[in-house]
Amino acid sequence: VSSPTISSAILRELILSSDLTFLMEAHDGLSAAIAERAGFKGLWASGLSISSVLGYRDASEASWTQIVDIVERIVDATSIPVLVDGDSGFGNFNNARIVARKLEQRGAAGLCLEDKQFPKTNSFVGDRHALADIDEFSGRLKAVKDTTGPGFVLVARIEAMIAGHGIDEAIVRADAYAEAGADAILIHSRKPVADEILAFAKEWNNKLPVVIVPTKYYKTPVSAYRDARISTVIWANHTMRAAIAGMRHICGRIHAEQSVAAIEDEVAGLDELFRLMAYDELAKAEEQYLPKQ
Ligand code: SPV
Ligand code: MG
Repeated sequence: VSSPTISSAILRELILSSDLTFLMEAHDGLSAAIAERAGFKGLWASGLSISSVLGYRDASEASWTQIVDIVERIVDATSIPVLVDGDSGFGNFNNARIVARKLEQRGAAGLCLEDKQFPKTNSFVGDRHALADIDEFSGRLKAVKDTTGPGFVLVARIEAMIAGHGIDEAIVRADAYAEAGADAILIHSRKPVADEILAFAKEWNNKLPVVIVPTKYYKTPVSAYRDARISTVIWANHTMRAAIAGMRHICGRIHAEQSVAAIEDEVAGLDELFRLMAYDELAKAEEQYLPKQ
């Protein structure tokens, strides 16, 4: 756990550096701790994943206070910066700046806002993706910039191609959001190939760093992103989806076998859990602070 100012500075450095950065999805303290131990230098607090583990759809069903509380657990469980998926900002400029300020207070390093209307729908669901008006969304970005500290990272996410528009619309929006004070542009695509992302990157020419989410175009090798001078790749939902596969498998086995004997070696040991959550620190603190028996 570092101070918000330090973690924002680290996230800014990761996004601005010429090396390709990878942010790993987290949706709670445990998934965050696992991602940090795997070696990731930064986290993406995914709206899809957080909604899913709460039993909500990624359609602005979870409240902004629920997201803020989960982000606090992610921040407390790790020492690496957290970029928060703030969806479309939970309303207009005013809702967006309230959420941003609260996230900053709870230790988030940055916020990503997407240029859709509230309520939003996950970019891979259906065809109803109502884009926000460019000026109105720019106001949301400006309000967040004016409300948060100078280091807090603001990523503007463009949903133009998700809504069926082409590169031109995406570039017009990127220019407006850069003008409004965004620190980076997240360009999203639902195509199974990276063509439109790479075309955008070429045309945009790094006026601000480019962040991408290769969930659908997962087959593209990351060398293509390095060649395109993309700044940051977000692996946006893979621990949540791994948990689904793991839980489905183990529940099925236990139900069928009416026993946990055969699956013991397939699940994480309690020792691993206790290590992840630093139970040894608690034991030491007990030695130090509890009365001697
Ligand atoms: C998320 O992880 O919630 C995202 C990325 O916003 S996506 O689901 O690809 O839209
Ligand atoms: Mg999201």
